[in-house]
Amino acid sequence: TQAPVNVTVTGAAGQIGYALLFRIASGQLLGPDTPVKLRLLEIPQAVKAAEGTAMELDDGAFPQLAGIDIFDDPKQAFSGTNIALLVGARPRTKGMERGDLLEANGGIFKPQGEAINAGAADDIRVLVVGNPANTNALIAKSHAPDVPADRFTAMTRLDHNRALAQLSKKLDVPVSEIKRLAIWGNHSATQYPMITHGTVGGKNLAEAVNDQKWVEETFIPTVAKRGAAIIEARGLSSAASAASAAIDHVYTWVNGTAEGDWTSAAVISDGSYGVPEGLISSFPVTAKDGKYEIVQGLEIDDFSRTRIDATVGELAEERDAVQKLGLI
Ligand code: NAX
Repeated sequence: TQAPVNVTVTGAAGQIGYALLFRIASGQLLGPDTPVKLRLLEIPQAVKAAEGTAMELDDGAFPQLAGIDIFDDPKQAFSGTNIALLVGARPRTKGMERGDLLEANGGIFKPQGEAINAGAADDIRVLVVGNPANTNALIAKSHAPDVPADRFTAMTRLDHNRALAQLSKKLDVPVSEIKRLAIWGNHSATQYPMITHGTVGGKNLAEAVNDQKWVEETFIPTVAKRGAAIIEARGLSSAASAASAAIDHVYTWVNGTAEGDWTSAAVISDGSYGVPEGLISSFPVTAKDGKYEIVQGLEIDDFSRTRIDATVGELAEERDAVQKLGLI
């Protein structure tokens, strides 16, 4: 029998944690035959709530759930971990400036990066979900110099899935027919969902849509502002869809993309497409042999260039801000 894979989840008592942990325990993160050991990290005040979730996980009687441990210390939580899902973060509260937000998150992601560097397993893979996700991933990566930089990623798969859903409705086709979409840049309102190289049922997606006005005035803003629309409707931010996207991100990372298709993930830039090297930016990516790789050689039209430059510019500003604060 296979040794269990250690999966650390931070923010385990939060709303994404609540949706995510049951999906992991049921075998959807790595596949139905892989046993999983959960390591939950919370702040001391939320440990009790995490214990409640752990009781419910026990009560799910999941065959592949090999154990649950709860910690309030990152060093312990990341010890021996193979997959780390960094969900817990400091949200922006009313009147908070961006600098304060970045600084508060630096206080979370710096020690977590250090703990990953010190004690995680050699095959550690990190997905940052907690916002500002790209820059939080950059902070964590900067404090884990012994871990290969490509093991730090941030989540734009929810944006990717949101884009799929909008296109599926617009064209009245199943999501499974739509391939080669790409989210570029930051997981923020500046992100650029690109359909130029997409396909639907084997034909070019942009040609099938054939409505640039809809793309610019409806599709892009709907995808980029979907989080706000969910809050408006639900009174709470997206949780189950975010958890589902996190499952998709890791499952694809480990098991690969289908031949001829790609997906979106924020990964460390190697300078491709003029995105400054070292930024954690979303790209079209394929996954093979447990590695995400940036899709190369795509032609970027003028409209896409302007959008990509804007969202990447925002990432560069965030990087400069955390550099100034001494967080990277
Ligand atoms: P909640 O506020 O429900 O839960 C966050 C949890 O994190 C809390 O239980 C809190 O105690 C815990 N936490 C705080 N600091 C911690 C630390 N240092 N170590 C461990 N745990 C800590 O938020 P939730 O709705 O679950 O969202 C979590 C994060 O995901 C937020 O930052 C949110 O902005 C972000 N999102 C990111 C998305 C993405 O696509 N990348 C989409 C969904 C979501 O908005």
